[in-house]
Amino acid sequence: MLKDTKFHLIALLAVLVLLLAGCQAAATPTEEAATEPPAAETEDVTEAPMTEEPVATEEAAGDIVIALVPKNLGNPYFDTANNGAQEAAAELGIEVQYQGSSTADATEQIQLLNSLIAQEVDGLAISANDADALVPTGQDAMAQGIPVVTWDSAIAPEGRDVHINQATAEGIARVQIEMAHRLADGEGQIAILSATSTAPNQNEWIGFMEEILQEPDYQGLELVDTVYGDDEDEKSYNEALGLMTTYPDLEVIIAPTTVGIAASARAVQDQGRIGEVLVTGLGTPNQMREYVKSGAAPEFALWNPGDLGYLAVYTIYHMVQGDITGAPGDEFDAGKLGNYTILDDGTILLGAPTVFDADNIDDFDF
Ligand code: RAM
Repeated sequence: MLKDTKFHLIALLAVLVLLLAGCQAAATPTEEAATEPPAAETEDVTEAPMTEEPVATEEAAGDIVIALVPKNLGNPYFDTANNGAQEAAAELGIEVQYQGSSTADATEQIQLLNSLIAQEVDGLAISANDADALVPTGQDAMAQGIPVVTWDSAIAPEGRDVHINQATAEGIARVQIEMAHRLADGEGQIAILSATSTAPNQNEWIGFMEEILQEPDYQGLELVDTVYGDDEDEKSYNEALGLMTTYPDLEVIIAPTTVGIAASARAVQDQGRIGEVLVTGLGTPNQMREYVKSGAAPEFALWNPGDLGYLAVYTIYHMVQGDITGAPGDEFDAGKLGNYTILDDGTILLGAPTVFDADNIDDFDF
């Protein structure tokens, strides 16, 4: 009898040890998945039923996989947004996969998004290459219960749940016209060197810039052309050279793109035209420091792209968790950035842009 009990106890202990080992083995791949590339992710779904109740709550956050999709890869602006997104992911204990196409092209982006939807990611955070072309893809995702949050560059409202604006579009346009006005001393020819011709964010800002230029204060400025560098360094550089050749009296190039502004400033510098043609627009301090100091681009503006990525992840996390639906009035906590509310037009506002010049550029590192 005693022998039997002992035997049972030993057997029970052995089973417990095996079970514990099994649990650990089951937990490891899930934890590792957080740092793994996307391909392995589809398998997570099959693991869920095996682990059942005891770990369900722990895994709830750990199992969340959000895709952060920039317009394209290889742009420090988006890399900085991803750094902020990864910081938020670490705080929330979720996985953020940073995936993009090599060019800022809507068709390539749609293909990528379709594959992410097929992999059943839990949420999509997108900087869109085209406001309308991406609507059906966004609708597919939402129909499958995948929240769609755009940030930086929006899909039209019917193709997304929420859009996160880096600042108001009018504010972003106005600060660039104000800078151009200062640099041109109130008078002269200006041109815009943008990203792609379909970029929803740049097109909205350009629309506002054109309106603002009609105001009495800006009658001295003449917008002579708008060209597109496609957020590619070389194309932007060549477009800047083209502007300087076509318009010998050009005073200011406004580039509302971090790729375009750096390429334009380099073109002005290479042509030895510092002081004659001045560059402004939207840039990152690390890419523009040299040109602020050389005088090719004395002032420019931007928000913190890291904060934008961080806020996008917090927003989508609360949607995935069911804390908010993305409806106007919804409030949520965004970690170090504090509380945010979804506005009446279904957008969230990060904050106001910062103007960078020789006095403050060395205070920033992104
Ligand atoms: C480029 C991209 C991005 C834009 C910034 C200002 O990096 O076009 O979408 O927001 O510039």
